[in-house]
Amino acid sequence: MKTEIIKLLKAAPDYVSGQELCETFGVSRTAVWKVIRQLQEDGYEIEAKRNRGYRLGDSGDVFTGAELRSLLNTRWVGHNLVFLEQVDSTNEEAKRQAEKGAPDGTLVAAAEQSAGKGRRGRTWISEKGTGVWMSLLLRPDFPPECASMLTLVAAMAVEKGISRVTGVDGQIKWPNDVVIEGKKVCGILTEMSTEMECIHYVVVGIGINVGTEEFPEEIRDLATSLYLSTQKKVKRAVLAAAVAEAWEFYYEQFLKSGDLRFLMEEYNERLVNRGREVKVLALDGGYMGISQGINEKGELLVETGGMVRTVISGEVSVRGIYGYV
Ligand code: BT5
Repeated sequence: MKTEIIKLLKAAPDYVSGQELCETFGVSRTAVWKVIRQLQEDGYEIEAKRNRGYRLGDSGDVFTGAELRSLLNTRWVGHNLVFLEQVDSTNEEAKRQAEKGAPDGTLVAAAEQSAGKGRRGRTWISEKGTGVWMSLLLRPDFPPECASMLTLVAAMAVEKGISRVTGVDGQIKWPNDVVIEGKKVCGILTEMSTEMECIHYVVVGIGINVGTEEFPEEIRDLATSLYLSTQKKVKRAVLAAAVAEAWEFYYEQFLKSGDLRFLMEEYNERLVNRGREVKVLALDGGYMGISQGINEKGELLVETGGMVRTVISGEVSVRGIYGYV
């Protein structure tokens, strides 16, 4: 009922009478009043006027399950939504949900993570109220070797979501960052559980810095937020919904094609690595080269010493970005 009341108040040009709400939901005035009170506690500005009813003012940056639900315009992604005020990591919660049988397309989002994770045991700083911390739980039929491509699909969806909401185009730093003006605004962490040669489930975790005004010393030079880079106050729920919608759009195409052919051109246009000098950290010591973009499998092509090498995963730094000069 909370989501429905929000939707109704948002759609109404003026006051909505208490009576109308009671009749629509078949509940008492007290029940309606209780929901309104909860919404006000969540941060909505709702004006209550005697004999006229309720009117929604500008609600600022309310990030709750009900708000996200009221904005999600997807066919299946996020229809099972788990929203938490605080969690260790949305990826960990998505895995716990998966083990309990949560369906394909489950979306886990939180206002704060106490143990946000990056790749290889690194930490993802996710302070309360500053970003979109969310994870998608997927149960695809494709083989495990295809899962790494999902990180690229997610990066594309994030870039699309950001540009739709802010009007600012970001860039993608292969394989898992979205950057604005050379600084990291989003990181993606894809994890999976396999059984024999089959995927049991995949979790795609997305962290986007939205309203952060100042980062801790250790990442100040490499990180940015949408607020710092675009001077816009973005609503987290609006952004999360836009990213989920873009994800559904690209992921469905990926399921049909089984590779990234459909996305390659669009992706490469946004690739910050492209045509630039990169340093590939490989097990055999690493090498420098010029990045040419991705192929249909999502591998990065790097021209070095007269030949083209494919980088499957891992660490590639780009000259001029994040302090590599
Ligand atoms: C990533 O790892 O970039 C993946 C981050 C994924 C975060 C999401 S949030 C929702 C979901 N739940 C989780 O627990 N995780 C996912 P990596 O490429 O390893 O980059 C990590 C490095 O980025 C750190 O070592 C820092 O240098 C830097 N970093 C940490 N927090 C950051 C932040 N908020 N913004 C930008 N950079 C950050």
